Parts: sequence; structure tokens; C-alpha cells
Amino acid sequence: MARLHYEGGRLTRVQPASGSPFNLGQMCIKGLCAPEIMYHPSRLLKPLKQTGERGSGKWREVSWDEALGEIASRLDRIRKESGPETIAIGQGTGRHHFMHVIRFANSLGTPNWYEPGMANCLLPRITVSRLTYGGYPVADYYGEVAPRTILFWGHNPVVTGPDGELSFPVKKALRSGSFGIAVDPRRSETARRCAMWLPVRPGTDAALALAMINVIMDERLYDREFVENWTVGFDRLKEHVAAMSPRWAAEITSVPAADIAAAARRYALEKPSVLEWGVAVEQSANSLQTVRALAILRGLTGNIDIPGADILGMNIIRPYPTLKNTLPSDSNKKRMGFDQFKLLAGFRSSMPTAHIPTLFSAMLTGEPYPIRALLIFGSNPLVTVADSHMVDKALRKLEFLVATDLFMTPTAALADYVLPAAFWPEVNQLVELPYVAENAVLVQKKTAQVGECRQDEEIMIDLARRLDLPGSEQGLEEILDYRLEALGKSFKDLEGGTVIFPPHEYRKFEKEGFHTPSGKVELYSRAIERLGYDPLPTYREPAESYAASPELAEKFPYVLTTGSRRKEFFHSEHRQIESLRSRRPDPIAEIPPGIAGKHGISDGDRIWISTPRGKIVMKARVSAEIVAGVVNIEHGWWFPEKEGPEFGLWESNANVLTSSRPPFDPAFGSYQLRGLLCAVERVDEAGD
Ligand SMILES: Nc1nc2c(c(=O)[nH]1)N[C@H]1C(S)=C(S)[C@@H](COP(=O)(O)OP(=O)(O)OC[C@H]3O[C@@H](n4cnc5c(=O)[nH]c(N)nc54)[C@H](O)[C@@H]3O)O[C@H]1N2
Ligand SMILES: Nc1nc2c(c(=O)[nH]1)N[C@H]1C(S)=C(S)[C@@H](COP(=O)(O)OP(=O)(O)OC[C@H]3O[C@@H](n4cnc5c(=O)[nH]c(N)nc54)[C@H](O)[C@@H]3O)O[C@H]1N2
Ligand SMILES: [Mo]
Repeated sequence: MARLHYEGGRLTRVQPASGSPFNLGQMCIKGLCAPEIMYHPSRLLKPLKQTGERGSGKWREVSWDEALGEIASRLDRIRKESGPETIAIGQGTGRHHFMHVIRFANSLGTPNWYEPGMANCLLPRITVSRLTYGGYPVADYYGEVAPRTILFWGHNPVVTGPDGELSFPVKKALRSGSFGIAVDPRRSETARRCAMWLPVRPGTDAALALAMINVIMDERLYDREFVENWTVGFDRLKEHVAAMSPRWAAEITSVPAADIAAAARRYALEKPSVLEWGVAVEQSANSLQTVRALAILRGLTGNIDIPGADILGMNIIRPYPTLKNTLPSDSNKKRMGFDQFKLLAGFRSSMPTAHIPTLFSAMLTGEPYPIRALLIFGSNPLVTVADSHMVDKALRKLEFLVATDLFMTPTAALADYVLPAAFWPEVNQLVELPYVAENAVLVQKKTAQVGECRQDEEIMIDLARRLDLPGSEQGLEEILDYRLEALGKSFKDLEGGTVIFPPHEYRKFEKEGFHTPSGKVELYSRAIERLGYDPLPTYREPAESYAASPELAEKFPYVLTTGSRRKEFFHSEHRQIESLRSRRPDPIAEIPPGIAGKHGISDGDRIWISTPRGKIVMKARVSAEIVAGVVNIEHGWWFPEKEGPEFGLWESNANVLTSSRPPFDPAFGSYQLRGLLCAVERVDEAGD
């Protein structure tokens, strides 16, 4: 929540709004830099058409009418010739237009929209929560009772926010006496503020969570009354985890058995407790079962929808009208990954979306059927999707590529058309905070116009009208009004900056039960069993590891984890923003002293990091606060200051090292981004 100052129509300063319960009068550094981003000299201001070969960097400015006219006619031809499913729609992480992309894809008749998070970000947490308790829980920092224990699991909200609003209440809770436990291979900014740190080997979180369940069962630390009245499957779960002792997990995870037991006792007994789970628990090929084991911790201890614990969402406004009924059932079945990844792409998914590796492989090979065109709204898949070399080949194979963005990126540089997107002060939207639980809603109104930039939703609405798609008569304001109808308000009536935040209603389950088939918390999930997946959580060793692939481990002896966020950047963004980049000019790899010593690496040296997929260069930071044998690298790096179309894409991009091949998580199709094998070498040793 921000206050925007304008002088002569130009945004000059952004300040945190006072009086908001979410940011507590503070603001993240990227928000404060908004004017610099908004008026940056390299910001895209007009639609561009590539006039040479794609990737040639020869552009001509065109009018919106010319650009959207040609895009509409190309899409029209493709959908008539080979079916709308051969057109894919891509988008980036949860921005204002997130739900509108789904609406646009549904009305166009294509099941193939994607977002580079989804299988690897948030969808497993949302879906598993719905299957386990019938809703998505978020921490209750805003009520009268403060959490006594906060268990941060693969999550660093002091830096990451997600997405912006959480870091301040978390810091406040830890300052005011909540007991923090952090499960993280590094002593992260959050872990440093915690009383306990469990340094876990990347990719082994499920084993740790199962051992905590084992302790809770063994020592009878569960909430007896809650378990009896409000859960199903307790006995089966108890039997299932009987052998999964802290000693068993200590071998796998490298966390001492006594610490595992101590963390379980704290979380279960020092209630109310919050489980702050982060994206790290989903970025593995065992995401379903890892997230399930964690979800069960809340259920067993009754830390659900009570004051100061994790609370279930209230759905204050209507869901975004995504027109999902306009997509015929047959088209749904054509979604990439539909048969295989049932909780991602199938009918039981809470937000059916295409499986990215399957989709990009279809662009490349034409199997199971060709993908001819891709429209991207705010994503940079060459940098953010696994296996950048494969993504590059796939994008170049497309017949037609359109990218909408604030800046020219390595992905946009390959497009036929690049469209200039509006930045957040230039859009109208209803922001749901916390994003998925919808317990609070912020009204944001457009206060500026830069160049000819347009809000993504408006671009899609214009295209939908040109293609005469169902629902295209409805404009953005009508959609926002429809969502607000339940409150008896219209978007026009509400002032920008308004926060709708009704008091939370706790223990809704006592009135209406949990919204699961049994009406209770499903420790044992029949719904998951019916889909052909394990109804009780299990541990699976990462495919690349000492135990699972010892030969590979000889050549690539270290454990690689990627992507822990930095304050200054949002994924692949902001590398051209001077105030932010000057604070972090180089891509950093954190390594422990053991690895540094073995390879003669000193702090600040440039090092090669390699996997069977490729190698990249980063600057070493030697840190004693990271698990022995683990290399932690930043993701999202490219160099806007270098020459296009590549902009130094192949130098330090973490996803050159990651894989888009199986194994995938059987239900979500998630791929391993945390817990791979790698080798490390000083750059001069390699003769460069
Ligand atoms: N190795 C590795 N890879 C990862 C991750 C990891 O941890 N490790 N994390 C993954 C996760 S969780 C996610 S969510 C994805 C994120 O992946 P992406 O969403 O692809 O990442 P961004 O860099 O945020 O790309 C956003 C692009 O959108 C542009 N943009 C910003 N605002 C707008 C807007 O309003 N409209 C439009 N049209 N464009 C806009 C930006 O300039 C930028 O080029 O990355 C994933 N990739
Ligand atoms: N500044 C900034 N904020 C962001 C973003 C950004 O790019 N920049 N991205 C946004 C998005 S889309 C997302 S998804 C969220 C993600 O935000 P978080 O969920 O907080 O995720 P990360 O910071 O990626 O990682 C959290 C922690 O996981 C640890 N970790 C690495 N591997 C493992 C592992 O195998 N197990 C465990 N237990 N921990 C591991 C890392 O060391 C890190 O401290 O952040 C959002 N907020
Ligand atoms: Mo994400």
C-alpha cells in the first residue's frame, strides 16, 4: 500500500501508506524505486514489429491497431487451420492480469496456458490444502492472538514477502516474541531471526516432515480432541510413519535427530503455531508428498482456523469470471499433460494449466501435436523456465511469437511483435491480500499513462473483440464491478488505496465442517488415492543425489539449489535499474568453506558451476552458514547492458543448469530446481 506523489503529471516519489495492517508503514525497496522503473529510458513505449528475421533485432514502431489487427488475423488463421489448442498463452508470476489470461485462453478455446510457477510454485500448496482441509490457509498475524511458534519451511519471507506484504508482520511477530524455527539449507535472513535453524539437505524436506509426524505420534503430542472430532485416517497415518524416526531422517536430511524432535515438540505444544511454507517445498519431483506431509502437521496439531495459527480464507469478493464453461470438455482433454499430471492439468486441478516441459517439447517436436503460436504476457521463460537451451530451441521453432512486457528481454527479442505493458501505477485492479486466501482486498486505480503502454487485460479484451470471442462484450470495469457486487459496491465508488478487510471469522469448520469429501481434515486422502497417487505421504530421494545416482555424483559431487530470492530483484527483472543493480551488480553463488578450500576458491572469485546440462559463471561468496557440500545460486540473471538479442543470457542463467526431463512429480509435474548435482571450479583453472 503506497502513496504516490505526482508533479506535473509525473510520478516523483512513492511512499508507504501509513495505517495499513499489512506493510506497517514500510515498503520494499523495489516499490520505492517505482519512478525509476516507470520512466526508465529503456522502457517499451510503443508496439514493435520485428522486420528482419526473428531475433535479428530489427524493429519498426507500429500502431496498436496495426499490431493487434495482424496478431488477431494470424491467430484466427491458426485456430481455423489446426485448432485453437495449437495456440499457447504464457504468463508470469501472479500479476494483476493472472486470472484474465485464463479467461482469454478459455474464450479462445485453448487449454494450453501456462505460468512458470504453477507446478513449481503455489499450485501444489493450494491444491493439497484444498484436498486436505478444503481451503487455503494463511498465517494469522493480524488478529488479537499472536502466533507463539512460527515454523518457516523452505521460506524466507523477510526477503520475499510473497509478494510484498508479508515481511513486515513476520519481522514484527519475531521481534515480539514468537519462537521461530527455520528449515533451510542456509541461514537465511529469516533463519537469522529465528531461535532454531534446521539446516536441511536440499530436496529432502519430506523425510524431515515425516519424522516430525513420527515424533508427534510417538510422544502423543497431537491435539487429541481435534484429531478425534475433525480428522480421518489417523490410525493409518500412525502406522505409516512408525518407522520414520528422527534417526532415519537425520541420515537423509543431515539435520540432527535431537533437533528434529525438538522442533516437532515446539510446533505441536507451543500453540498457536503457524507453518510458513515456501516455494522450496514445491520445486522438487516429490512435491505432492512433501506438501502433503507438511499439510498434515497442521491437521494433527489442530493449528487450523484458530486465532494466531493458520486460518482459512473468506472469499470476500466474487472469483474472477474466467469463462471456464466456454472451454469444451474435449478441449480440456487436449491440455498438455492432462492424462499424466492429474492435479496440474487434469479435471481435479484447482487451476488446470499446461505442463511446461510437455508444452515446450511440443513446440520443438510437434508431439503429441504441434504448438504453432505463443502469446506471452509478462514472463521471461528463457531465463525462468528449466533447461534454457531447450526453451530457446522451442521458441525459435514457433511460427508466431508475441511478447508483452515493460522492457525488451531475451525472450521478447525473439518475438514477431513486442507490446508495451503498463506498470502498476498505470493499471486498475483489485489486489487480493493475502493473494490466495482473499481475506483482504486492495483497490488500486490507474493514476498515470506512460507512452502508449496498455494494461495486459485491456490488450486481451481488445484482441478478444477483434476475434469475436465469447464474453468479449464485457470490459474490465464491468468485470471488476461484477466481483464487487457481493459487497454492494462498484469499482467507480471506491477510492484508490481502499482496503477491504473484514474481521476474520475463526473456526468456520464448527459451523460448516471442512470443505472436503469427509467434512474433516483428510490425513488419509481417498481423493488422492482414487487418482492413483499415494494417499499417505512418502519420501523419495532426488533423482540426482549420492544415493540415487552415485556415478553422476562422482563427476558432480555437490548438491545444487537455485533461486533463493534477493531483495533487489524480482526473478529476471530489475537488472537494468541502476539503484537496485548497483547494490547487487553480480550473480552470486554461495559456497561453504569446505568446497572453497578444496578448489582454492576465495571470496569474490569467479567460478564455473556445471551440471550435465551446461555451465555458467558466478561470483563466489564463501559462507559458513550453508550446509556442507551445498552450492546455492541465484536465478534470473541476464545482462540488459550487453548486446541483444541474447543480452548475455548464456553466462550466468541458473536454468542453463536445470533439467526439463523426467522424473517429474507424478501428480503436479513439478521439476527439480532445488536438489540437483553440480561441480564447481575456479574460472582461471579452466584457462579462461
Ligand atoms: N532455477 C529457478 N528457476 C525459477 C525459480 C527458482 O526458484 N529457481 N522460481 C520459479 C518461480 S517460483 C516463478 S513464479 C517463475 C517466475 O517466472 P517469470 O514470471 O517468467 O519471471 P519474471 O522475471 O518475473 O518475468 C516477468 C517479466 O514480466 C515483465 N513484467 C513485469 N510486470 C509486468 C506487467 O504488468 N505486464 C507485463 N506484460 N509484463 C510485466 C518483466 O519485465 C519480466 O520481463 O520463475 C521460476 N523459475
Ligand atoms: N525480492 C523478491 N521477492 C519475491 C520474488 C523475487 O523474485 N524477489 N519472487 C516471488 C515468488 S514468485 C515466489 S514463489 C516467492 C518465493 O519466496 P520463498 O518461498 O521465500 O522462496 P525462496 O526465497 O526462493 O526460498 C526460500 C528459502 O528456501 C531455501 N531453500 C533452498 N533449497 C531448499 C530446500 O531444498 N529445502 C528447504 N527447506 N529450503 C530450501 C533457500 O535457501 C531460501 O532461503 O517469492 C516472491 N517474492
Ligand atoms: Mo513463484
